Amino acid sequence: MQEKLKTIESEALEQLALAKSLAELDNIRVKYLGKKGVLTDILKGMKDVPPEERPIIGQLANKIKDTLSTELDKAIEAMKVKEYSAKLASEFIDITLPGRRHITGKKHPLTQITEEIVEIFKGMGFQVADGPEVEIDYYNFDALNMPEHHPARDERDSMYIKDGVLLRTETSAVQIRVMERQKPPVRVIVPGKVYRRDDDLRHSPMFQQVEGLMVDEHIRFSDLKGVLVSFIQQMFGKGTKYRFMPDFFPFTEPSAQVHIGCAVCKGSGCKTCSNTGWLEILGSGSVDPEVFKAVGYDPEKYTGFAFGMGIERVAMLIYGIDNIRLFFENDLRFLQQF
Ligand code: 2NL
Repeated sequence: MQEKLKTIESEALEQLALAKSLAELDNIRVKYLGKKGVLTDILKGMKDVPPEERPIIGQLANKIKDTLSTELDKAIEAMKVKEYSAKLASEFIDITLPGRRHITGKKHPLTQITEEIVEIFKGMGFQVADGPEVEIDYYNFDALNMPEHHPARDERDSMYIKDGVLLRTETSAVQIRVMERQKPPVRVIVPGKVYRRDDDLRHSPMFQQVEGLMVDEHIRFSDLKGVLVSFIQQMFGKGTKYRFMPDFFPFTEPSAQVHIGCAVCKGSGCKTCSNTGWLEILGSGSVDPEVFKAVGYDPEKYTGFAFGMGIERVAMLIYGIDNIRLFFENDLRFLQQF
């Protein structure tokens, strides 16, 4: 019996020394010390040992159990350290390697231009307003002094949702709503999307506008000129040439279109300016008294001016882009240039 115990001990220690993983060590623990383990079996079978041998065998079995238990604990500790070092070595990260470059997002060029324009007018005391893109024809046409048979009302030019309801063709409708809500003084700027049945290299069925409106007592055409010249200088640079040319809009009288000197050819004539040396960047004028009557302002007491410009058009002129679709295709090769 003693011989058998000694053999078990040396066998167990030998296996311990050969174990290559925590899992193998655990198998050894189960095999020798577990509930159905070899040593446990022997201790259970003590009743079959002659009484005089029992204390010796018992002592020996317990001693071997202690030794194995201690050796197993030591081996497990050592194995844990070994496995952890191996794990660390296999997961080594070389922090001196260069990082992966991430492409950072940017604002769309049209958003950038819109924000620039809006900031300039905010600096001159204008407030930003917005309103619905689906409008009734009263706000889009009637209140803006566009008579019932005005060509812009034609279904071939405007997008109707149903009779009398359409996608707004300019943001002026928002300014009408502002004037209905609020008495003068009014100083608002309205950026927003507008919709027209137009589709070619320079026109898109949806485009964006910024319109402005200023109303108070004693507002004169020279105030319009002062505000717009200041805008031109801030937007396009201090030395930018400009000129005001007569124009016609149903909602302003008198009306003027505003040109700046062509930035592409500096006035000598090129494709962008159709050889004129000038680029039209906005339309403007003194608010027609009929518009004031529609919103309940006394045209004898109040005067004002308004203007509007197409954002895509301004952006195309600034960046020298000849196809409006580039703004809406969202090709990263295009967008990343801004
Ligand atoms: C253009 C020209 C313009 C206005 C818009 C306006 C608004 C009200 C009253 C009077 Cl509520 N006028 N807006 C005036 C003149 C020109 O836009 O070329 N837009 C792209």
